[in-house]
Amino acid sequence: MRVNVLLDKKIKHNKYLYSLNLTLVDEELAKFHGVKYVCMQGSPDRARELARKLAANFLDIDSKYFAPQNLSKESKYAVYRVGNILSVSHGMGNTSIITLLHSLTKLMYYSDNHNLEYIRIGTSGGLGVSPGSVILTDTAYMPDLTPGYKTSPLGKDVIYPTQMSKELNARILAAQPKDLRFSIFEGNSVAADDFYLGQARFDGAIKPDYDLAKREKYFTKLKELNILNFEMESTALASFCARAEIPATMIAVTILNRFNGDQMTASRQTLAEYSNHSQLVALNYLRAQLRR
Ligand code: R2B
Ligand code: URA
Repeated sequence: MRVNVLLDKKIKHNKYLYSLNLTLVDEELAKFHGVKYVCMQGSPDRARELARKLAANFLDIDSKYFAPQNLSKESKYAVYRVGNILSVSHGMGNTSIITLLHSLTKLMYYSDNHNLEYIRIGTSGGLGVSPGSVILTDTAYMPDLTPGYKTSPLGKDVIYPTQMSKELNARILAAQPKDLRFSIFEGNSVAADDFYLGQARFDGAIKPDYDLAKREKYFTKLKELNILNFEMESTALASFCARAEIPATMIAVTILNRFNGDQMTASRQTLAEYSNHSQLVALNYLRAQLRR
């Protein structure tokens, strides 16, 4: 991990992590020392659910008698720890995840965790793959189909590279059993600005400026670039982690095929099952790592 010079161990100023409501003091840092894997999901409920699964799978703790403790109370994000794994919520969209990434990475750094892996486990809208398939992101694209993440510090646009870790992806794929009940593909992702117009939908509140024919053209370009899903956080995650030299990737299940429509038609139960696919891929990987 390579972190900005401001993060000097001896200085340790800027002690309060507002977004996590945590202070960088020894008592707090001790709670996080020894973490290696950081799993991020959108909602606090999903983060807690994964913590339960991690405890049951790796520590043999019966979740009937165990409630994971949120280590970041009264904050915008939820943070659970199980062994050397953190299960964290990141909210929705690039602006939410990038704020978490700054705070969390400072926390990891001062807790002396320098050998980290960050994995977003999520949902997405699939492009030409059957719902329930899982996509491992290779490169994250902006909606204008530039592989990069644009930010505008001091009003000046800068674009940073958004390549996820190829080595981490290879390890994740190698850890999957042959008899997975769903497909898993490595491909590219578009991090959209929102769920509706940003993902070329027709079911938002505002009438789009595009029509079906223009959308078809856009979708064809996506296919040519091997873009397999739409979601909302991959460019911020990939660029932050590439700059900080933290291996990172995204494991996202597709919960519909956007070639067939905009609306989610799957039942709540099927959607919950789909979400478990991306968690299962992560659990298979973590199990293989912990066995080594
Ligand atoms: C996938 O699902 C969410 C939108 O429903 C968003 O966080 C994402 O990337
Ligand atoms: N998440 C998204 O961002 N888009 C979808 O279509 C589904 C989940």
